[in-house]
Amino acid sequence: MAKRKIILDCDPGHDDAVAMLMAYAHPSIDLLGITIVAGNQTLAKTVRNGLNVAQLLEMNVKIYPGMPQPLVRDQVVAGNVHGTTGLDGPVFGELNRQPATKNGVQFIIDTLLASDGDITLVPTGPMTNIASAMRAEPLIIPKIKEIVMMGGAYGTGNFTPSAEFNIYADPEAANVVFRSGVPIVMMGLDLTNQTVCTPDIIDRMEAVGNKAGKLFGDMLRFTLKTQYEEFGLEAGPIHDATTIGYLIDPDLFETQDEFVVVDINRGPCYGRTVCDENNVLKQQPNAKVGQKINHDGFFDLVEDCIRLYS
Ligand SMILES: [Ca+2]
Repeated sequence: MAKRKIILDCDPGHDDAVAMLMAYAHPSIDLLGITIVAGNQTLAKTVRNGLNVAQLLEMNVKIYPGMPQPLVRDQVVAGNVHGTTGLDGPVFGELNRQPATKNGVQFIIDTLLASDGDITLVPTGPMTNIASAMRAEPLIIPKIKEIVMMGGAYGTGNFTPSAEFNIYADPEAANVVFRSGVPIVMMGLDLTNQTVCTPDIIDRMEAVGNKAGKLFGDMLRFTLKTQYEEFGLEAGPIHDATTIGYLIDPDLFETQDEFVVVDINRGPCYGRTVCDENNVLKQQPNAKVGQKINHDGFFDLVEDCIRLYS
């Protein structure tokens, strides 16, 4: 089977780091590059986190810094969940890697324009880089095979009662992407909250006994604590990793075709993904919205990816 070519666009981030780990290792994925956006933390911090993870796991992939600010709104970060570094928990050695000199938005544009329309974009942070690329060079839009993203919810949000963090952190960017006409797979909180990583799962990944298993444990033991304190969850979900899980084995997921719009009004629903679950608007669906995930199958896949490291 041909490898699925992807660009991972992320804001590492604990669950972003798991997505990086899986995307780099799995033989069915061809990771062309990692673009970074401000989100969980400021761009300087998310770039540093991405470099630290790539260095620790000896990934042969470039890290491209993208947009440092949302398109329109004031910046918000998620220090409550990811800590002051944006990736609290693991202790990394001295950082020797440098980010690529090309901007992440330019990398997305250049790579898509040179492609045969076979590249999937995988945003696991605010979609500022993707929207900026679409606005700067609209010719890329028909070149995008699919966008498989983590963000939004058809139910309750996690940053406001209405909105999930990635969308709330840049609703105008999400609006550009959802209106682009590119096929979207939306892994929202309704699905991703089913991936709670309980202590027994953390023990199991650490027991693999390699650096990827240790990194997984060091990260997820931190989110275990913050997710309980912030949201009362029994453990931390690995939201972002569901995107890579879907690309590797879509049979683990149940989705529903829906018409989705992003609320960009500055009211209590700012940043909400309004999903027409019952098709009352009779619009053409623009997204496959994640509903259910096979929890055990998904964590087997995570373990498979961890085992691919030395
Ligand atoms: Ca993220």
